[in-house]
Amino acid sequence: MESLINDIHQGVMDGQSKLVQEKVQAALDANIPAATILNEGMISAMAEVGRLFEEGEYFVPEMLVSARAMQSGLALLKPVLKSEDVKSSGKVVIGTVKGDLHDIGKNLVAMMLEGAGFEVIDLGTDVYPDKFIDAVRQHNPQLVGMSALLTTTMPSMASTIKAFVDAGLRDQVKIMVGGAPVTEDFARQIGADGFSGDASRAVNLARSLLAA
Ligand code: B1M
Repeated sequence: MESLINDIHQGVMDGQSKLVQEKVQAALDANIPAATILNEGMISAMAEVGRLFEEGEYFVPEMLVSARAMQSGLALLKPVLKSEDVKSSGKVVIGTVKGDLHDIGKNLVAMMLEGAGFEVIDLGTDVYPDKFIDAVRQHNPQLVGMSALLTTTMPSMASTIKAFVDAGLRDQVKIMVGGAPVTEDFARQIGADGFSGDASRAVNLARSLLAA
């Protein structure tokens, strides 16, 4: 088991999509839990990629191929993380905020929410406030999720919440935020209803916000 996880970790770091897919499939066939493959094989590798980028050893192209390798592994995990016969838990509109192109974490949150029975409308990346507003008007969700990975795009979360207030829609939805630089304090400051530091806790948060 350890060697498969190590191969997946190294494959993500080296940006080898085909190898990652082969090894993720082999790990699933060997009954290694999807959460172990995800956390120990892939998420830890992306953290390492970030560290190497900070140290000037990796550049944007390396980050990009690693991200692609991770996405190719995630595609195989998706059906496993998503259980079949769960009844609808609610509707969520989710997106990465204006100016931000990072989508792996947001995709994971969307995937886990779907797995928990939420209907997810994924608006993608670089989502402007008016696109969130339009989506809420169109789909009428109970929950909106925003992701940001850059300190420079965190203010877009605040401006999106303000846009909800200005549009008279703030009381219609619960808003949760997340992403590596986002904190509980920041979430409170900008008037979000909740913050989660990872995808599985995002599911618990979504459930508790809707139950409240
Ligand atoms: Co960029 N990048 N990047 N990047 N990138 C970071 C974020 C950075 C920390 C790297 C570093 O310096 N160590 C740094 C930001 C520094 C800062 O803001 N202080 C950075 C930078 C600087 C940049 C560029 C500016 C680089 C440049 O061009 N010079 C540029 C910006 C582009 C833009 O967005 N406008 C850029 C570009 C890119 C790529 C396109 C090459 C690629 C993204 C590809 C993609 O997403 N499709 C990329 C990558 C891969 C990274 C790192 C290495 C990995 C991010 C990732 O996918 N992590 C990242 C370093 C790092 O984070 N250590 C880095 C794995 C993912 C599972 O974790 O997204 O944190 P994460 O999601 C977690 C939680 O945060 C949480 O749950 C997830 C799962 O547990 N979560 C939520 C996330 N969203 C949530 C929402 C919720 C709840 C929980 O509720 C709604």
